[in-house]
Amino acid sequence: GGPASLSRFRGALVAAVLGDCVGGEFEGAEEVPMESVLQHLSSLDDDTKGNGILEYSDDTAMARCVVQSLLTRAGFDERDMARRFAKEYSASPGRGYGSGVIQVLKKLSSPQLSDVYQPARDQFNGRGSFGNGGAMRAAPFALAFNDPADVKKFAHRGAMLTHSCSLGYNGAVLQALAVHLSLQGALDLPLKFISTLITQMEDVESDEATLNDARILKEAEKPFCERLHRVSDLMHRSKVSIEEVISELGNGIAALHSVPTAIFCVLHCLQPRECLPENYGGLERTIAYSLALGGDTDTIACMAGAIAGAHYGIEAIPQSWIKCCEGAEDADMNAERLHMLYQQT
Ligand code: 8NA
Ligand code: MG
Ligand code: MG
Repeated sequence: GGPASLSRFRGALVAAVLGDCVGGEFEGAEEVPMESVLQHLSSLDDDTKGNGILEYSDDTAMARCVVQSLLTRAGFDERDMARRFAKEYSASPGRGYGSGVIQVLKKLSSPQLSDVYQPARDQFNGRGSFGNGGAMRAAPFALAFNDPADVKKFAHRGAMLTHSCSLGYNGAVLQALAVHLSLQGALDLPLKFISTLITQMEDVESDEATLNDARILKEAEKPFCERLHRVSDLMHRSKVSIEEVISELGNGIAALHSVPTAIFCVLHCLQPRECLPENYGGLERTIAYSLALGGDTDTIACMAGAIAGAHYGIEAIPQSWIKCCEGAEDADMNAERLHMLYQQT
């Protein structure tokens, strides 16, 4: 489809759910042989196995809250979104939430709470979380707002409800921007795509809070920009091993060690790769490659899925995969509603 087509919206939201559901199998694994990934994925094609439904985790649970809130309020309403996060957690606490964020979600359910951003600010002795929990649910902001300034502003505020450290919320801004650009067809020119992201993040990371957090945590002056430069360097290399990707970019639960990684997965899989089956299209390659990195596989595949889905569109996603994943059909319906909201905002 053309820029911002319905197919791209559906692809983004559905592939994010798939990445989460399919990636759950390997979450936390240190090493994941590609053979195991391909076996897991091919079992989804096989109806006779009757392997039942793959459940989604915190990534999709929270993204669904973001979507419902944006749709119901026809825009961003922090109190409504916070209430939905809290309600979702208390209804279904066993979705694999990070151990820190659970404290925030419990406090957000208190009716006495006057500032919905306060519980997140109190995390980790007042430093805030730098986990990827804000970024894993950031894609819907790119599907609700067409102006990139709004995408940045609301992805930031939405992440701040749980992640008040700049290394957390800037990861959400980066993820939302990547989905935004992909929806516009920007992945047709991969080098321009990465240089545009770097330019945008130069601006995002130039504020005092970011520079201060980076100093305290002993990171580069502009941590996400530095990582995006590494992504760009890896893109220019003719051969890159999984080990090099992990050591250069990471595969962990920090936003800094997972959002640039997800972006790299998408870029690397734009072309066929030796380690991946020839009959795989780009979307399938992206999901498989994300899982083979190990670590926080559900979240990296979820984020890479959203960016790749916005590029390839819904037609690129195997029906058999959609049928296996809890919440995939819901995501498809919600993508249509977001597409309408996008045209109004
Ligand atoms: P979070 O805010 O609880 O952060 C995740 C973890 O990162 C925390 O529990 C801490 O260990 C660490 N952390 C974050 N900020 C700081 C800080 N300022 N100082 C010291 N340590 C810090 O949760 P989240 O919503 O960001 O979730 C991140 C990931 O964890 C998600 O991918 C989610 O799926 C989850 N998770 C991952 C695994 C795994 O094995 N990879 C297992 C269960 C849950
Ligand atoms: Mg998860
Ligand atoms: Mg995870």
